[in-house]
Amino acid sequence: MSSSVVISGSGLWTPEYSVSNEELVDAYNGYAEQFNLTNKDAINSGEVAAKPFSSAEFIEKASGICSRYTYIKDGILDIHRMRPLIPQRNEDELSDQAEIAIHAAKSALKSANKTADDIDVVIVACAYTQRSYPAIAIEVQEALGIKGFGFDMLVACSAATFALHRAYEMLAAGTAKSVLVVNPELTSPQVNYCDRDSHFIFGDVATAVVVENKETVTSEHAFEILSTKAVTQYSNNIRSNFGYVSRANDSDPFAADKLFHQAGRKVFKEVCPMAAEHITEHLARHQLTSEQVNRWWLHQANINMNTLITRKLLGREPSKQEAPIVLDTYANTASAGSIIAFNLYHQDMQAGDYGLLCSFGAGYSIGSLVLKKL
Ligand code: CO8
Repeated sequence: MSSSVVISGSGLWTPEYSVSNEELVDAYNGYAEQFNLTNKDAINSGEVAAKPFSSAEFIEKASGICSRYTYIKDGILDIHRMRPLIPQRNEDELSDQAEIAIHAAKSALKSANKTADDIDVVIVACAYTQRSYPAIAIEVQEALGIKGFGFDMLVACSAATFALHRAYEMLAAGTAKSVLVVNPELTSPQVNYCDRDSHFIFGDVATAVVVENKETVTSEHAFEILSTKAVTQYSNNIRSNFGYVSRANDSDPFAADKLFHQAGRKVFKEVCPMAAEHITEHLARHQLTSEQVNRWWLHQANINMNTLITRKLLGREPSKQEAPIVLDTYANTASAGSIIAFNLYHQDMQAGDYGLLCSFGAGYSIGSLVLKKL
C-alpha cells in the first residue's frame, strides 16, 4: 500500500422544492377517498381492499420525517397523477441525474480544493440510474472535463459507502490518483405515492465526495480512511421490480411491485442488529470502542432505527452533535443520507477525532468506513 487514503472534500445539492407531511397526506387522503368511492362495490364485495387514510402525526412519530425535498414537485400532489411529472429530455441534453450529480460534484471539488484535471475516476453510485447506458458517470465525466474513466454502480442504500470502498481500493492499489464519487439520488420517480405505508419515506438529493492520497491533499477538512467494511445478505423484504425485462414480462409498468415496497417491520427488526454488529466488528479491527468514536454519520432511514443502533452501540442515547439526524428535512435519501450527515456535520472536528460512516438497506447491504480527522 502506497500512502494513506483520504476524503478531502464533499458536496451537497438540495432540490429547490420541499413537500411537507401535511401536503403529502392531504394528497394521499384525497386520492384514497376518490379510490374508495370509485371502487365502492368491489370494496363492499371484498374483491378490492379499501385504501386506508394516512396521517402526518403517524409519519413523524414512526419515521422522524417532517418533509422531503423533491427534484420536481409537479404531479406528486395531483390526486389524478400521484407521481412526479418530469419532462423527457432529448438525447443531446444533459440527463436529469447527470445534472444534479454535477451540482454536487462541483461543490465537492471546491471543498477538496481540486479541479477536473486532478480527478481521473468518476463513480456514480446510487439506488437507480435513469438509463442503462451510456453510464451517467461517463456523462458527468464529459460535462466536467475529466480525463480517465467512469462507471455507475447500484447498491441501493449502500451505494455511496460501497463506492467509497472501491475508491479507497483504487487509491491504495495506485490505479487512480483521485476519485470523485457522486450520488444523484433521484428517488421520487420510484416512490409509490398511492401506498400509505411508504408514500412518505423518500426524498431527492445529490451528494459527492473526493477521495485522494494524503500527499496531494490541500483542503482544510480532510479525513483519513482507516479502513472499509462491506457485507451483503439476500433479503426479499425491500424490493423494486422494475427493470429492463419488465417490457418482455407483459406486466403493468405502473403496478405496485414495480415501485419501492417493503416489509418495514421485518426490515427494522433484522437490519438494526446486523448494523450494530457490523459496526462493532469494524471498530474492533482498529482496537476502537464505540465510546471513542466522536461522530456517527449513519444512514438516514428512520429515526427509531438510528436511535436503536446507536443505543445498542453506546448503551445510551447519543447527542445530536454525536449522531446527526437529517431525516426531518431530507427524509430517507437512499445512499446519500450518511453523506449528507457527513457533509453538514464535520467541520467542528479536531485532528485525531474518529468518525464512523455507515449505510444499511436493501439487499440487505451494509457498508462502513472508519475515518480519522487529519
Ligand atoms: N399513516 C397512518 N398509519 C399508518 C401509515 C400512515 N402513513 N402507515 C402505516 N400505518 C399504520 C399501519 O397500517 C399499522 O396499522 P395496524 O397496526 O393497524 O396494522 C400501523 O400504522 C403501524 O404500522 P407499521 O408497523 O408498518 O409501522 P412502523 O412503526 O413499523 O413504521 C416504518 C413503519 C416507518 C416503515 C418502519 O417500519 C420502518 O422505518 N422500517 C424500516 C424500514 C426502512 O427504513 N426501510 C427503508 C429501506 S430503504 C432502502 O433500503 C432503500 C432502497 C432504495 C431507495 C429507493 C426509493 C424509492
